[in-house]
Amino acid sequence: MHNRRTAIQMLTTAAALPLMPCGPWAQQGQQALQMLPMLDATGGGPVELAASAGRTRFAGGEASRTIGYNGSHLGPLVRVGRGEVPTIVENRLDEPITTHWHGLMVRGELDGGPHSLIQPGERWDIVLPINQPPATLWYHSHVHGRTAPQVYSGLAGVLQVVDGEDEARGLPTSYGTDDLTLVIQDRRFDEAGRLAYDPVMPDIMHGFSGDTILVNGQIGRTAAVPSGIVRLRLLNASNGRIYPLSLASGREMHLIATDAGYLDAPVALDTLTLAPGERVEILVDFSGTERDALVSDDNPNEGQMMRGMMGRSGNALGNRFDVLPFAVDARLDARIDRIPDALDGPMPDLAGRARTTREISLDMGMMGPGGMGGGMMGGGGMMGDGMMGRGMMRGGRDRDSIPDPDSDLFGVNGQPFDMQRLDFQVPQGDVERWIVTASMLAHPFHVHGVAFQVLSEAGGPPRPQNRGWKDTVLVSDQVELVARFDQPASQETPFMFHCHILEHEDGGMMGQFTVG
Ligand SMILES: [Cu+2]
Repeated sequence: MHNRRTAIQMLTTAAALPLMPCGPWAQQGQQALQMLPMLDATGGGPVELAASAGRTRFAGGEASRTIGYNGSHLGPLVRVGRGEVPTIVENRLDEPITTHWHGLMVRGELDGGPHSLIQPGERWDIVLPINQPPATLWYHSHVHGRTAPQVYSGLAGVLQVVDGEDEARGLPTSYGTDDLTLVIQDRRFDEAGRLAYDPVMPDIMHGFSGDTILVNGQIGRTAAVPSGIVRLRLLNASNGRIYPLSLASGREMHLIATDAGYLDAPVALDTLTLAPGERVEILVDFSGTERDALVSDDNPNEGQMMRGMMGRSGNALGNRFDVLPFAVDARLDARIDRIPDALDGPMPDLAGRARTTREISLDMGMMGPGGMGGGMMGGGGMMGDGMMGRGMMRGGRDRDSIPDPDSDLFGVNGQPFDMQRLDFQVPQGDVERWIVTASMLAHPFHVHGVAFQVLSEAGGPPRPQNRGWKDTVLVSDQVELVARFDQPASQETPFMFHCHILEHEDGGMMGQFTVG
C-alpha cells in the first residue's frame, strides 16, 4: 500500500544506495522510466490536444483525479519544425483553461495567456507560425487564479522546436535511448496515495512543494541509459520548487542549451539550478559506470531562515535527494562518443542597444491595493496583524480560491495583477533593458513573447547557465535583462510577465504589456 511514508522511504533508500557495480538494470527489479508519448508534428501537423479529466494511479496508491492533454495526466511531447502548424486545443473539462506555449515566439493572440480562455466544450483553433531556433519549450494552462491547481493536476506538456540538424551538430537524437526529455515535478499524496493539493499559508508563501518527486508523471522510476553520452532535456514543471541539481557521482553536466536554444559551445558544470519554468539541455557521459543519479539539494527558498519566518511547508525532502536514478544498460546504443567542441547557437548580443529602461519589482506581503508599505519585512513583522488580519488564511481550504487573487499578497511594482489594467506598452521592434528586483525570496521571472539576454545578476556577470538565450530567469536579488520585442500583442491579448512560482503568479505577481 502506497502512502506518503513509503514514497519518502523509496526516495531516501534510493539516495542512500552506494554507486556500486551491479548487473543490468532490468535484473534489479527497478521499473524503467517512460518518456512522454511523442506527438510528431514536424511534418506540418496538425497538433491536436484535448484537455480532459481522468484518473491516475501513482505508484500503487488509490486512483487520483487528474487532468491532462490527450490522456489522464500531463500531455504529449509535441515536436514541431519551422513553418505553419495548424493547432487545435479542445477543452473537455468543466472549467475554463488556456494553453500557453511557454517560450514560443508568437503574437499575443496565439500565446495562450489568461485572456485566451477556452471555455468547457470549446475548441481553440489556430495556426502556430514556428520561426525560431531549436529549443525545448513547454505548454501549460495559464488561467489567472487557476494556473497552480491546473498545472499541479497535470495540465502541462513539452513542446520541442527541432530543425533536423542535430546529427550534424553531433548531438544524441534517439528519443528515449540517448535523448531523454525529463519533466521534473514534486507532489504531495494523501494517506491513500492520492494526489493532494491543499496549500496553507506557508505553501503559498514558498510556493507549493511536495515530498515526492515525479519524473514524466512517474514515481520511483529508474532511467535506463547507454554506456556513453546521453542528452538530458530537463524541464522544471513544479509549482514552486527550485532544484540545485548535480550528478551523485560528481560527473560533469555539459550544458548545451538554455530555455530558448543552443549555446555556442558546451559548458561543463558541476551543479546547475533549475527554477520553475526553466529548461536546460545537458550531456552526461555515463561510460565507465553502472549507476548514477540526478540529485537535488534543498529548495533555496525554503532554507532554515525562511522556514523559521514563514513556517514549515509540506516539503520533507530536505537536502540531497534523488530526482532520477540512472542504470547503465550496455545493450543500449549511444550515438555519440565525444562532447562536441562547438554548437551553432548564436549567443545573445543585445547589450548596449536598449532605448528604454524599466524597473520591475516582484513584491511579496502587500498590505492592500497600491500600498506596499515597504513589504512584509519593513511593515512591522510578517506574522503580525497586518498580514494575517487581511484574510490571507482564507485561501487555505477552498480549492477555488487558492491563492485568493484578492488578497493582495503578491504584486509587481506595488500592484497585484489586474486583467483590466495594462502595465505598459512596448513599441514593436524596440530593445528594452529591464531591471528586475526580487523581494524576500528568489522568484523565477518569465516574460511572454520574447527571448532575453541576462546582462547581470546581483550586480555581477550572469552565472554560466544564464549566459544563453532565456525566457525565464531566477531572480534572487536583482537581474538586468535585455530583449527585443518583435512579436506584437494587442490589449485584447497582451503579453504577461510574472513569477513562475505558480502560487505567486495566481496570487498577483504578474503584469501585462502590449507590443505594437
Ligand atoms: Cu515568486
